[in-house]
Amino acid sequence: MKAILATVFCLLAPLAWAGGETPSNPDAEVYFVNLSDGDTVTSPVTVVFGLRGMGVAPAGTEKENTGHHHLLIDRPPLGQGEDGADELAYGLPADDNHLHFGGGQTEVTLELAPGTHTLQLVLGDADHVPHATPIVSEVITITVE
Ligand SMILES: [Cu+2]
Repeated sequence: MKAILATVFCLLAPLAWAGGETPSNPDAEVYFVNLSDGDTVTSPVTVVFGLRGMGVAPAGTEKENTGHHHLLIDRPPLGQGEDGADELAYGLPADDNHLHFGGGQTEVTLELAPGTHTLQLVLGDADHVPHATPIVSEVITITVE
C-alpha cells in the first residue's frame, strides 16, 4: 500500500507544480508597469498590468497563448500557502486576496488600507487556472501612506 501511495504522489506532485493543462509560451512575462518593489504610494492605487509574449483574452476564451490577469494581494506567492498546489492545478479563488480581470482588463484602481501590501500578477487560462508553465510576476511590496 505504501508503495502504491508513493507512486501516486510521485505522479501527481510534478503535475500540481506545473500549473494547469493549458500550455503557455514559457518566455512570456507578466509585470507591473507602473509599480516597483518598495514603492510608497497613496490610496487609491492604480495598478497597470504588463504582458509580453502572450495575449490578453476574456475569461472563457479558448485561444492559444492567451489568458486573463489576476492580482494576488497580501497572500503568499502563487504555489505557496495552504492551497498553493490546488490553485496551480484547479484554479484561483475569487475573493479580496484574488482579483480576476475576466473581462480582459489591463489595469485596476484599488482602495488599499495604509500599511504594507504585497502584490503579484498571475496569468490564468479560460478557466482561471495558471498555465503550464505558470506566467507570474515577481511579488512586490508597496507601502500605502
Ligand atoms: Cu480568472
